[in-house]
Amino acid sequence: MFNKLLERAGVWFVLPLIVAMFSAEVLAHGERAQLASMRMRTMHWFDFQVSATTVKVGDIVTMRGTFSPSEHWPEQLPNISDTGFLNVGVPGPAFIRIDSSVNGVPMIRSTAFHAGKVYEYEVVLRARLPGRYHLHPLINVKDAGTLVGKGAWLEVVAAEDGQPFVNNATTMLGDVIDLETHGLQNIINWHLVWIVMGVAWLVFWLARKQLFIPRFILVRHLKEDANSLITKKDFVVAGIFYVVTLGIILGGYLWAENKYPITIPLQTGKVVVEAPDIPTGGLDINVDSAQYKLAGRSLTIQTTMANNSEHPLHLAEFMTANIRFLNSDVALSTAYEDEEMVSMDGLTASVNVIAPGQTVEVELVAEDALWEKYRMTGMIHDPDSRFAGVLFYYDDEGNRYFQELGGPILPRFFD
Ligand SMILES: [Cu+2]
Repeated sequence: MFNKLLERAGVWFVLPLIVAMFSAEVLAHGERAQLASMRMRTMHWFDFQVSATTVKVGDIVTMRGTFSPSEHWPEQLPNISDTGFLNVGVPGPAFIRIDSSVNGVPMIRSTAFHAGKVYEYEVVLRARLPGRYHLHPLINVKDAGTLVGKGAWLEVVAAEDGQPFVNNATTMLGDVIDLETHGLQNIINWHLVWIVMGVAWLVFWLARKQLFIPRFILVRHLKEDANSLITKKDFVVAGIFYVVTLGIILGGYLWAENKYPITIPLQTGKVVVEAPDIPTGGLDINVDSAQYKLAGRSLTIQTTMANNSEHPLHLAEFMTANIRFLNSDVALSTAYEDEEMVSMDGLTASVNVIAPGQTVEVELVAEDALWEKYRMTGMIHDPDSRFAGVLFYYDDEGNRYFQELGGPILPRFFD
């Protein structure tokens, strides 16, 4: 007996400890939690910018950037070419979203995004609660879940004169309402109504002193006469509760219809977003093989590249799972101040510049401890070992081009 108790108590001591151990990691940076393969092969996010990193309550913040769905989207994952919704990832209701668009199309509703296309998004937010937040763009994919873009830190400080956050809106009928408190009293009233009903129902049965166990015992005792357990009083009281409940629901409905005669339902249709193709700039890339070296924390990609353009092309950057590997020999891709997940000289190419008309074998090596830090090593546990990422390159005039590289990947454990 005592042993059992001790065992149980042990569980309650150990369990919170385990939870605390893991949650520390989770709280630190949620985006690492997603499968490495999912981060590499679903959505390529890049050029993420926020218009300000320190704002006051009530100020506007605009976040913009680009994404392109992967051609190597995992087979088992519902595809974004069905339904996706552009969203913002931030802990709690710290901002309100004023406007959002993709390629200029308002993103109030969902849409479909297609592989190999380029989507430029913009989300306008207004700071609501003071604090320090890690702000991410996200896409909710129907049946697949949320895909997270790279985040940026944002500091929201209280307004100078301590003014409260104001969020007024004008309805279609011309009424100005305060969205911070609109309908709040209604919600409180309805909660009170149903709490009173629920408590009354419980009090009735508590007064009867016949809850689950006593009734269960009585039913066993009475056998065939179990029906006699229900008295006429029970029947009448239950009937009254039933009628009053339906009456309140019907009354509430009629009252709302009367008070708000003109309403429109929430809109759920899809919009169409036109999008340009990825600008490949006339570079044909064939991925011959790829390996991931665990000890070296590096991804090596063997490719054959053919430059069919009229300009030399400079291989500047490889990006996968929101991690950027820049080629410091070319130094054309840049990182913004305090940008996370960037390796300034993480990319080495056996050939840095591909001349016009040239076909050449190029070995790309993306190497950095970031593979480990962002838990990309987990890809070796994948039953479908494939990688995908975006290679960025520039011509002599500074025009940027890019395309997706992807294919099977072989892990290497030694050397
Ligand atoms: Cu974050």
